[in-house]
Amino acid sequence: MPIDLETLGREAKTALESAQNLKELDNIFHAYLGRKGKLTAVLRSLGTLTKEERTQIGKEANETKEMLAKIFEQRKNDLLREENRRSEEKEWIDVTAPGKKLTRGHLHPLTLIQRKAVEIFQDMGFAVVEGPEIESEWYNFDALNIPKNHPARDMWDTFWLNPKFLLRTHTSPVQIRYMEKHNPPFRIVAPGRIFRYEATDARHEINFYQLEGLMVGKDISAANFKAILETFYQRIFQAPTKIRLRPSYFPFTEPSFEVDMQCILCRGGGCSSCGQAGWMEMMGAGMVHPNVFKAVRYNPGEWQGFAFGMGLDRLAMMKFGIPDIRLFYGGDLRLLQQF
Ligand code: YSA
Repeated sequence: MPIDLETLGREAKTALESAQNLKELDNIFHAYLGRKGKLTAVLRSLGTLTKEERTQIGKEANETKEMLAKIFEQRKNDLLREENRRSEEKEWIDVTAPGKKLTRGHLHPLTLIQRKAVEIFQDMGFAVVEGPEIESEWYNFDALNIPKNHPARDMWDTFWLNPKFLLRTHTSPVQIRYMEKHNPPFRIVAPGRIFRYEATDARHEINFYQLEGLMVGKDISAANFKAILETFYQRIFQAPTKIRLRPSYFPFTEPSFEVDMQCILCRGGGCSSCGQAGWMEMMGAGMVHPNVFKAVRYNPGEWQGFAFGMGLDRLAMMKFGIPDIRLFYGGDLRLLQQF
């Protein structure tokens, strides 16, 4: 059968020029010039022709091949340009559009209040120390003048880990640990997490934070404590606050007192946050008991000091107007994102 290369070439040219996309173009190219393509078949069949036919048809076939390859390249470039233009249109970016706000983490209100409290005491010359959350019975009780079977142990409902170790029920053991290793005079604060096996309500948690304070020197008195307390509250609240000192009892202080603040949430009228009292108990405090000094080999005739343990959660409640301590531990982002 005579080979009509002219028709084949024209047909392939029209097909290549009218391809609508790169895939279609590729398919057409292969239909003519691929391994099983129509023009490739012609080129492969040259061996079966006479010498004259081979020369003439071979020349024509090669010219057709070159022409189609050129058209293919040309169409490919046109289609590529067209596709780029379309995707640029689709991926158009409005550089004037307002940016998306990145959500950032927030410091927990308890972290904020602890940092602020520590900063204020540091400004007053207090060093910051720490103690372990798992404590021995000795540091948590005995060294603080609370021997075994002493009824005062009931003041701290305890999570015992075994007969000798427990989750510390207050930050006061840090006093002992510090005094064992340092000589007076000094002033320290010790913030930390503590644990109590007790029922929860709006102002009681089983896990909460305290800030212990201890100042020991030659002539430290309760007046020094009161002055430091006033400075502290003034700086935390930056507004007048009503504070009262109540006589109390702690085995490791004599005299002992507790510090109440007029409830900021009800302004003293009584609410569920303060148990209708109108006052919130903020800390226990007192002058260090001579037996505590003896336990750390200080001479009680020579040294005096005051100590306190303030509840940081309650301080945060009063500072930020949070009505229930349990909100601090609920992980509710609606609360946390306000800080
Ligand atoms: C007393 C004398 C010192 O020389 C030194 C420290 C102290 C304080 C003592 N270690 C103590 O823990 N006293 S306390 O049991 O009365 O607690 C102190 C403060 O922690 C309370 O005034 C209150 O603000 C807070 N607190 C107590 N139980 C709490 C609590 N906060 C939240 N949840 C609880 N369950």
